[in-house]
Amino acid sequence: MKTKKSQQLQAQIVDSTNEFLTTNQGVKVNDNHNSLKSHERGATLLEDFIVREKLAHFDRERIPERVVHARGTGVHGVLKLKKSLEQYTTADFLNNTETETPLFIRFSTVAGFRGSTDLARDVRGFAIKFYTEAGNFDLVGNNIPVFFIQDATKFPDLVHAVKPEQDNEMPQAGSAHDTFWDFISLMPESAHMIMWVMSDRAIPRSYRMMEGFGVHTYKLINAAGKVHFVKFHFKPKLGVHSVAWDEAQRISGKDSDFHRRDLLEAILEGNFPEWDFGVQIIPEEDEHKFDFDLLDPTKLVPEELVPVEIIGTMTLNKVPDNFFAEVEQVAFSPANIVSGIDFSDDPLLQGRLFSYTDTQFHRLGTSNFNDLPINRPLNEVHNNNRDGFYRQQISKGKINYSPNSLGGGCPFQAKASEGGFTSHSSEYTGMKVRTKSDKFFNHFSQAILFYNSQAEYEKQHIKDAIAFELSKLESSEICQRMVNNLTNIDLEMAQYIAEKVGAIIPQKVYRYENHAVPANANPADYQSITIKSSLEKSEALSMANTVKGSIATRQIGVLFADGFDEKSLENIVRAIKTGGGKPILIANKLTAIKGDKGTNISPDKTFFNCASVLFDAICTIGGQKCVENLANTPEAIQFLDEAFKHCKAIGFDANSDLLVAETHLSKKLKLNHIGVSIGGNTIEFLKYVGEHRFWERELSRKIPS
Ligand code: HDD
Repeated sequence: MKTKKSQQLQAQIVDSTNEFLTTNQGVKVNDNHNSLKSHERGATLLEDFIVREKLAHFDRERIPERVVHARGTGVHGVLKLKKSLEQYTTADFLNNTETETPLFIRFSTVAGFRGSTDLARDVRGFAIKFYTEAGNFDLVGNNIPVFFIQDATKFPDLVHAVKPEQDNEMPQAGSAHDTFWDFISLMPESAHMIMWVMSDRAIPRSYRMMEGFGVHTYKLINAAGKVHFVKFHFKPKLGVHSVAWDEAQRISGKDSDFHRRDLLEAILEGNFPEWDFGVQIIPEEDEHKFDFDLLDPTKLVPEELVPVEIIGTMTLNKVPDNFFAEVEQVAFSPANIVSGIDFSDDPLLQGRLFSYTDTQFHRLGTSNFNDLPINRPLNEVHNNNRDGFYRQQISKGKINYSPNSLGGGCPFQAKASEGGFTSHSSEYTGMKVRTKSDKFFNHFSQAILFYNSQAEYEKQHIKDAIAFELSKLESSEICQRMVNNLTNIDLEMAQYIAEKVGAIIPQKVYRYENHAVPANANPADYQSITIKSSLEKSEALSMANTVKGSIATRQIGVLFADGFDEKSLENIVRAIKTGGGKPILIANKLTAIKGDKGTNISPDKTFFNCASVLFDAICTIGGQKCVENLANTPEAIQFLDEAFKHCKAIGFDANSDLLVAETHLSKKLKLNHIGVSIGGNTIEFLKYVGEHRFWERELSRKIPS
């Protein structure tokens, strides 16, 4: 029962069918296996231009990896607009419901190197290049709606702190180390983001099950020149789901490509991932009506205050043909913007407008990186930019300057009415300063809002995640400082963590004014003001309220062994497929397994090449011999216990008491059956799978595995 590979994959295997091997000069190669030698046992000759070219090209295959977001993967897709934003913007791709805008999206982790694991606890990049008819618009966002810092000048410090430490390059793809928490403990503005990063949002089940956010406030400009502020949102149709932290760590060992494999497989199997595309729109005159500053990227606009209006669908439908040419060479920049949209004065966004283009010059080695196929806009580029490394365009004629009369003034400037980009003119008054507005010092109100909006099990996960991270610190001072900071969010949370990590348990909320500011910290950064959020809770912030009920694209491990009940296997596989799920047959070997009626079925996987953590749910097949065999297979028992530990749905076929009794989870079944179906009730089992996880059984029914 091998997974059916689509035609898309087949077409990718060879791209030069029936073509001769040539050098880069197009000369046909006669022998690609032997260097040219002076004689049979002689030295290789310098004359061998074929080998020289091959090796020299190979020597230059690697380019610098991205300084952040190095680990990632990308695919193609399309944005279909359902509702026009014409009253707010002149950007055609946002107001013409006839258009379908092609796009390329790259998902990534931030801290790890290019070869690191997908399941690190980290923010996920959610960067989209929209190839609009009016030029490229890049929305370089994340799966978290806020950021660690408020000003771009702190970005190199943040990144230095979180990347592996400079003396020993450890740890890889992890924030659980001294330099990160040292920085964070001295930057109270990071409090809100830290709550998100320590929540399960930072260990997604799949790229397909993450929200995407443009993070910054942007401006939309309409034909009358009126401004509306806007926040961009992407809501996954499959809901927002995560894995357990223990599971994430195990997946990193079992399949470090877990997320990229999941995305590519889904697309190749025709399960195109989809997101609702939405906007929060705020009239310019409402800019100051919130208890936070709209320009502060550490704040979100709660959906209770400004609802997200769904205006379209993003569908991902094609995998890249070549990873390097597309995923590695794609060059995003928040500065890539089209007419009808403009930047706000968010100081983080403003700094990004410089940084991205600058990094592409270095990373891709030329100012001509926009000539690369993946970066080219749909429309033709006409300007007087010339030359440079790896120029692809062959500019004809003599004219490379403006104004000119010899070229008839071409290329012409476009008026605003012809789609020419015009920055919205805003009035600036005041002194040049290096400071920020008062509301930027309101560091904790939304951290509190986020924490209070979580379900009990989500709060527990946050507490345990912070305790895990702080437990890895060598410096007890940093640990204590961080625990003290957390009292500003929730005293009980701080006390729980302190107890876990051996810090002094704080008895009251720690006030910043009494804090000794370390020598090189910015005293202003270190202040905070307390503005109570106008909301107690916001439903959209909790993953507990996400879409549930479907088993579509869920990977369900089906455990079976010799003597299995053929009818039962057929039924469960059919039911899973009917619901849109993916049954994966697992046995103790890859050789065909014999059923109770003599039919041979080949497993897809075996206990020794996969693990329970790679599946959304596990079920077992009956048949007296099969049950006995599984009960005698320690790996099968581990699969079941581990699935129970990670709060997954489990389904035992009829007459499987022998097998149930062998599991550790059977002891817990006396307490509660939640998420565990016994007796071959496929409907019940698949209903449990649709629930995704049963986190509520985590604390009371912990089992070793
Ligand atoms: Fe950034 C890459 C997202 C702040 C500087 N960033 C990068 C990528 C994403 C983000 C998704 C990967 C793009 C890709 O897949 O190629 N970055 C964000 C978000 C931010 C943010 C959502 C805050 C709201 N970034 C930020 C700041 C700076 C940078 C403040 C510098 C001033 N980011 C970079 C960079 C990268 C980058 C160094 C590395 C590779 C690249 O740009 O192309 O320039």
